[in-house]
Amino acid sequence: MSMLDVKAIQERSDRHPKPSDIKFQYGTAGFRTLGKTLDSVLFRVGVLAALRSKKLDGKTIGVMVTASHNPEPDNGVKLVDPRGEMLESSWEAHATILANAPDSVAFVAAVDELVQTSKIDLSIPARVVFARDTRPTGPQLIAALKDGLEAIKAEYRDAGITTTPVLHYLVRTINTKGTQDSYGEDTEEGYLTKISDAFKKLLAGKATPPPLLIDCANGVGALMAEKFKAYLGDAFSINLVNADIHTVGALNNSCGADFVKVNQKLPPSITLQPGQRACSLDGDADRLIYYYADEHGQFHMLDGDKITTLVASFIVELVKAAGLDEQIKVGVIQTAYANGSSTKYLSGRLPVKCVPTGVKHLHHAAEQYDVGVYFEANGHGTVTFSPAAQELISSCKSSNLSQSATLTQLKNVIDVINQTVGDALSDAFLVESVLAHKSYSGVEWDSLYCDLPNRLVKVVVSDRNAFVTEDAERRLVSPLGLQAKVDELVRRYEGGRSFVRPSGTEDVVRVYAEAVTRAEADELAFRVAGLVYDEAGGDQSRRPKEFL
Ligand code: NG1
Ligand code: ZN
Repeated sequence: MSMLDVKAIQERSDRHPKPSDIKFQYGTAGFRTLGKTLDSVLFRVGVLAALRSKKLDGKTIGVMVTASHNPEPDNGVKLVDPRGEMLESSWEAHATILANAPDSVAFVAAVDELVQTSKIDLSIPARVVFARDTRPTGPQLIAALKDGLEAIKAEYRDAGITTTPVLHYLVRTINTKGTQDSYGEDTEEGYLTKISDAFKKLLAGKATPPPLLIDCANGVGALMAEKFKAYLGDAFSINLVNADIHTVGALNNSCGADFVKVNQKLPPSITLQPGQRACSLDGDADRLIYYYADEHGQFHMLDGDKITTLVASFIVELVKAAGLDEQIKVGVIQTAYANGSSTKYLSGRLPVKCVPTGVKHLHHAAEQYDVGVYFEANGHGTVTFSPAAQELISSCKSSNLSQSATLTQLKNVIDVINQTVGDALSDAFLVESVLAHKSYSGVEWDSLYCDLPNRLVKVVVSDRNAFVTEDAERRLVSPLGLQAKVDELVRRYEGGRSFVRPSGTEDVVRVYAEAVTRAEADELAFRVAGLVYDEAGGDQSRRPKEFL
């Protein structure tokens, strides 16, 4: 094994001192906090990404600089493994250790320790591709990242300002280039072409859908959506709103997927005509929330659960029509945040599994099926096809014209989807394809099942790690006795359901509740939030007024 250039790393690391008062944590979305505090983290992530690449025989690792739906001053960074998936969990702990080394000497020691314990061969080259979203802190953070990559002499490719799903796509295509698993051309044009071609083929012969209004959250999705316009031509029109990536403070501000999902209302910048549908992306374009106005102009939201239902039902139908339903099993993965009505609707039709929050859990569980459909209620999701299922679909000999057409549709569905990670634009094109095939408007799509009213509340506590869950986060094991109190409250509400879990991305505990009426869902959520606040020893003088 060749040696680490300790001196070079330590010297460069000195230019990126760790703030002494911050403890960083690699959570479900990587490191995420105020952008201006992340300089040392980015430097160290550069070194870490290179080590991960060496560990995986020089495969290309992705680094995305974004804080997604969070406020503009936040930023973050996450690593992407060679197949375009989230960093393997065991390395999350390594990331946290490297990020928290108090100074450059301790950092180099931590790196050395990682090299030894993970048996990393330093003579193997390291390759990294990185990108960032539109946040103002992005350029400085990328400079720190490059410094880390250069310190350890990694080869890198700068993918510029692009969406999270494009970066994941690039990682997968770079690593499969020239192999029989090739996922496409390893460029942004390759991405735009692959997805738009499949979408246009899915729309062929159908009535052209009405133009789609896309709320871009004033983020990087606006750039990508704008590029798609040229590729889609006359086949499909998109109109962009909240596409201002230059005004400071505009990102995710009163717009975007998270705003719509959390507030369950339209961004104030949007007015819908009766019957019109639209969708919102989040700040890095990996989440998608749809909505429409009914004939009275009333707003209705179509969230990740509604997308799951639409997409999974359509794929099941296609698989059946292709005569492959014996060989290809379609499954759905949800988290505890899935609306109870969606779980009920889907469970009667196909296998449904509940896993802990976080894309890595969903994605992993999805890969256990031939076709795995997952969307978090907040609109982050995708569909995975096993290699065997893809092979079967592409090699299956059709016995008649209609079967042949169905097989072609399935192939196009596979290509329109970004299987590496949730991709708001690709997901929107998939949704539009299904709506066009079924001749559904928002109303028909919405009528598959009726959402139970629900409420999500944040509780600020001194130590969220005191909250430990089991059963895919649906029950608390600690603090002792709290779950029994929650159960006791839930019993008082018809159709009530509530659970408490610590957030993996923010320093809060989340409370979710649903019930048959809006008022009851709110009341249950605020009662449980009150319980949590008191249990955690919250200061009574600062107890939020709404907590009951
Ligand atoms: P946390 O903060 O762990 O609840 C949030 C979302 C997740 C997921 C991650 C990553 C909710 C309730 N939670 O996680 O679904 O998207 O962020 O971005 O929406
Ligand atoms: Zn996002």
